[in-house]
Amino acid sequence: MSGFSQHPIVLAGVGGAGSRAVRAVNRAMGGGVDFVMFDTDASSGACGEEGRFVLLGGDRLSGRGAGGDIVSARMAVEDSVSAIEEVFAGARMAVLIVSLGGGTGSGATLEILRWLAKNGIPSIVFATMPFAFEGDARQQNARGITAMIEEAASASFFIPLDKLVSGIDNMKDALERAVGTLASAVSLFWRLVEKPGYIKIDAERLRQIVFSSGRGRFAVARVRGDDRASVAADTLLADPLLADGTFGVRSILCGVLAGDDLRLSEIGTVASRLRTAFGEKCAFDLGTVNDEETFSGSLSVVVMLFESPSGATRGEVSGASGGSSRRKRAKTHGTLQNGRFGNSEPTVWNGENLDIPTYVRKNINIDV
Ligand SMILES: Nc1nc2c(ncn2[C@@H]2O[C@H](COP(=O)(O)OP(=O)(O)OP(=O)(O)O)[C@@H](O)[C@H]2O)c(=O)[nH]1
Ligand SMILES: [Mg+2]
Repeated sequence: MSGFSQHPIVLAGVGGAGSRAVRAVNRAMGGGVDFVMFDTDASSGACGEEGRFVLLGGDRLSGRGAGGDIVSARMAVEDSVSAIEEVFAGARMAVLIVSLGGGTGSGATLEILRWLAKNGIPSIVFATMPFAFEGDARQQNARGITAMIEEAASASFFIPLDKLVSGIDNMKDALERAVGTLASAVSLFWRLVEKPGYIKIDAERLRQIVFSSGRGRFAVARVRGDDRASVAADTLLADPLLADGTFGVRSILCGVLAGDDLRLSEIGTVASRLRTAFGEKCAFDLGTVNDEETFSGSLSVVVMLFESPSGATRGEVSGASGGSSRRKRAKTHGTLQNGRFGNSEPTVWNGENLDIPTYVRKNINIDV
């Protein structure tokens, strides 16, 4: 069991928006979830709700936040390694939620993911990408870090905020929708593991599935009514979050969550529609939840699509280096190769970590 939680999976938010999102997951679950918030900004910990707060970079940043500086956020994690060790002690897996674009969400997430990989703990990261209107600096900050986050994580989701809120113009409504959609996806996923039904995906199974799954996309649908399985499949297949043709789907993880009225034929409908749409050759894993209290009369489906076949590296899960096969895969994709420096002291000069590529430190846009 982990250092602060009885749950084998540690759920963590990183940065200001990441901390807000993980609290929203807890609310979506009706409370009672053990979660942790990592931030360099002390105000994230002053919310008085459940959850544990870890202030990163205490002496270096004095709780003021990283002010958009990825380098100081990365160093803040190095300052706080003992707290990270304590949080993840005994954890079998970690789920991180973060909004890229600022300093802490981008920089601290990368270092936490590298620490997890080095310690053989598989990780899934849900990361939002900034709104287009936030400007070039934040966009470049986020785009510059995605390849490194993808390399360090076992499975990663990069979700453009513009796609999460398409059609909403009001700022407050848009942010609420964005947090709500992310929280509802993560909470469905959490229930799948927490309360596995007749077809089980428990924490150990999930650990096997996501290990080295690579970049993914996800969508959720919640439907009521007679034809709810078909409608859920239609809704998912029309979701802009799934309709991104940037990579080929190699594996599918699907959760079907309902009350006691869940029918076998409904599971069959959802499974066959997804498999037909994304190719019968995909590795396919499905789990169910039967929870009458939460889902009475409704059918929820969460689907995750991955670019790597989920079974391809399963034998490596028990090994000590969770990130190694990711690095091998990243090499074939032509992405950055900094994982081999993961165990070295950073090369710091004039307050800048020279191990971080210049284009990231200087916010220069390279299309990765
Ligand atoms: N979904 C959602 N996203 C937000 C919200 N506020 C900010 N963001 C997004 O999150 C990105 C990162 O902002 P923050 O989380 O405040 O930044 P941070 O990670 O704390 O970084 P520093 O404050 O620079 O240390 C922004 O660029 C926005 O795209 C919010 O309330 N909801
Ligand atoms: Mg902040």
